[in-house]
Amino acid sequence: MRSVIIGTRDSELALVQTHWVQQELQQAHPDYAIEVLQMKTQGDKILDVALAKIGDKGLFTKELEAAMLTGRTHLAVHSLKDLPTTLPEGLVLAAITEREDPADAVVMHGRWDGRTLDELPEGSVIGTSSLRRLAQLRSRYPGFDFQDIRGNLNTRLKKLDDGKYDAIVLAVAGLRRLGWHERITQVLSPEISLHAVGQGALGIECRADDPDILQLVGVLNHLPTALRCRAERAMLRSLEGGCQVPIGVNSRFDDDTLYLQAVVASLDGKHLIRAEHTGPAREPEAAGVTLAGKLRANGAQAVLDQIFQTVGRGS
Ligand code: DPM
Repeated sequence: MRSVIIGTRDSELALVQTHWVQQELQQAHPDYAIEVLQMKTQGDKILDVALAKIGDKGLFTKELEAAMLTGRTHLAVHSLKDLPTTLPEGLVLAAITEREDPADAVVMHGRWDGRTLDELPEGSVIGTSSLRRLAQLRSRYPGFDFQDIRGNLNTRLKKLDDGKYDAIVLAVAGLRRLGWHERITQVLSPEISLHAVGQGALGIECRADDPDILQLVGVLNHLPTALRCRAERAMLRSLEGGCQVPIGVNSRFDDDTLYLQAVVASLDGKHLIRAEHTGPAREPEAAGVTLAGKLRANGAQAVLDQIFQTVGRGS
């Protein structure tokens, strides 16, 4: 029996995701012993600084990648949206799992029970540390007071319940995976918030020169999700936008065709550059690059240059 070791962050969400992958692999390959090795990444250690201000490449992935390259682990499980679009030499994105609902969600404080963002008063305090959510929501709700919120999901929900915020915005996928779906009070439509590239899917990374592992993790790949996410990632790579640049996307796969829409937003939410593209799904990267070109043609580069000056290039 050969043992296969999965490297993972030790956050609650990372562990839920990794244990799911472990189970799927164990079921598909009963002759292997699928094991898990937990570790901390830089992003897990720095909890008090707004993510956007750290802006380092691969904040949540570097340690996991080093473990694969030195042979301590065979593969790594990531939230795909935290995985930089360019991987270190020698590593590949070997599979993309079926996507959860990729949308963003509002969790409202109890005092506003039953209300949506549209029904909150001016000056309401909205917690988010995502520049993407911030920019899009600022554009639509200029009267709200947006404030940073860090920490894991439980910490954030507690800060909300403690009364520091009127509402917070998080990914539907993370809330569902941790069993907090009943706290969602509103799922944001693409008109209000386009989600992050890769949001809701898991990315399985392994060494490029490990054919056994590449073959083994193939069972996890979900083709429609993979096509959408490859197009989304190609768009982001083409714009050289990291995970801390306000770029949002929405995609659909239907009848061998990819339907894509995207936004590049200025930090103040005053400039939202939008574009759409429809193309054949057999060339997802080409569709993503074309979408990026349309965004640039609509003026995205000036907005991006301004952001790179403020927060750096990031990951
Ligand atoms: C990235 C962002 C956030 C995470 C930025 C963004 C949210 C940061 C924050 C790239 N990674 O979305 O614009 O709110 O402080 C993260 C979450 C998940 C994966 C949590 C969340 C779960 C959902 C998924 C953090 N990474 O977005 O609420 O698997 O897609």
